[in-house]
Amino acid sequence: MYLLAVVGVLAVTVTSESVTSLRFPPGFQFGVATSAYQIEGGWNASDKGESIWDRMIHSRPESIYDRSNADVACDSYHLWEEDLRLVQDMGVDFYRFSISWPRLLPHGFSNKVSEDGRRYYSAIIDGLLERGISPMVTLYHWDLPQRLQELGGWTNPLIVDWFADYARVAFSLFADRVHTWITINEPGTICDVSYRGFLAPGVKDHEVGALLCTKHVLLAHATAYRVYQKEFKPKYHGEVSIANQESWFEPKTDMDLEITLLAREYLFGRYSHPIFSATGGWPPALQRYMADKSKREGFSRSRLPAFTQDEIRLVKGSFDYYGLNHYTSRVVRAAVPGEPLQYMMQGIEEVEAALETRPHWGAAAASWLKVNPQGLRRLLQLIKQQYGDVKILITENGYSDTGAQLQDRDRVQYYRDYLEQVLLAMNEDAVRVVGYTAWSLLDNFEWVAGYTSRFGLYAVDFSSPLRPRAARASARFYAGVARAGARSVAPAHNTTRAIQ
Ligand code: PNW
Repeated sequence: MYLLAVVGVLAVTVTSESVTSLRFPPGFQFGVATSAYQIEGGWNASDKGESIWDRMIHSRPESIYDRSNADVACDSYHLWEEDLRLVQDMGVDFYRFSISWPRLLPHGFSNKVSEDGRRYYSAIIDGLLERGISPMVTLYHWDLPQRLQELGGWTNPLIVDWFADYARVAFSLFADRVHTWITINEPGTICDVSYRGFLAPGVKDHEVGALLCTKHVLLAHATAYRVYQKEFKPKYHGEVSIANQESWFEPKTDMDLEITLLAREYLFGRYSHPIFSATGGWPPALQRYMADKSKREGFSRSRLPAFTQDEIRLVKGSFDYYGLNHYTSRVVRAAVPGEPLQYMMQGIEEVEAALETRPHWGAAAASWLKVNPQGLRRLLQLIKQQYGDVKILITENGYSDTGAQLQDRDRVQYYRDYLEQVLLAMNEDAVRVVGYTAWSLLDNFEWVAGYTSRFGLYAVDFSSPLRPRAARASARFYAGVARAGARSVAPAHNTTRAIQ
């Protein structure tokens, strides 16, 4: 048993003998992440356009648990330089942030680029580079221009071109300085959670709307990927992919293996198979399931819209790495007929799967976040098994609590335990993980949970107009892991290492 002291107050116990000698290899990249809507504020600053989140919150304030909003959020629209200092203080390699589509293109379309929007993101990128930190940019982290929503949003096939136009503008302005791009953050959340009414735009149509969204989000990603590949890659040699949110799903009993495979394909394979598999297109078992089910329901075609051969080719291989957001695990079993299956909390109605958690898994402030570190290793193994020896970049992983406390023991433990599983996957299973991103740099606007669920390595005091930031113990822990030369989640044998 070894002890790792964190600023003399917090001690993390390392129990597993096997991992104490493991180290992240030189070149492994550590980063921290945020997204525009969750931190920026400045919702109507200068000529910024309205997003679907602005619209939903302002017209239906009761849709946010604490009736808060993100009009100011962390005020990073004004305090971005301070954010960069915090990133620098941690000594990480990269900062993942997102561009707000309606801040850069106030009308949603590429006919007008906001000069203030351009200047804002350009300054962040230059500020990072001056500090020796690589910018990693997400193009779409859920803040769709409201105007495009009124034209059907992600259910309109034309959004594929609108998104590609937006991507081309961002690449033209910033690809000289940004080498790692994420087109779309969590298409599954955008389509499946939003189209069950839980997130903006609050449209409830999982039967058809969510599945149209799935197809268009994949085509939008792939078209943007091809724009970069053709017009920018020859000059800048950067990398582009998508960030999929995937939990670890395991069967409850041997009898539940088939339903687990179907649930995985519905939730995760729908967004990864078309891009990362050797054959492309929808996962075959899901495609059959949806075709049969749609027929039984009297639809004249499958609710899961077909791809043409050209579309399959366009999407297949549209990646330079595998972007993975991971937080939690579930146990899957076949649902009992008539059982309530509230999405993700109780199950997945579309495939009649019930979801459970194990009693010994830890809890977080977010009710969906149950702690099972081994799930990450199993998931990394599964990705390798399904899609081959692909380069995996963990684009999000993190833990939420409720308050402003700085001694966040549980978050430190979460990071320690999940990072240990990354090390084991790399060393024992030869999974090619190339980087890890902590969500999040700061406490921020946690979508419908408002400010009730805090993911920050730095606490933010939202009651003060100055939005002061304060380092948590987890910020120091993560800085210690990330700092060059100390790339281990566990201390060397018999030593106690203080992390400043
Ligand atoms: C992500 N799940 O969403 C988002 O990318 C962030 O914007 C968000 O703040 C963060 O995670 C924390 O919630 C998730 O069901 C949505 O496992 C759903 C899940 C995980 C992450």
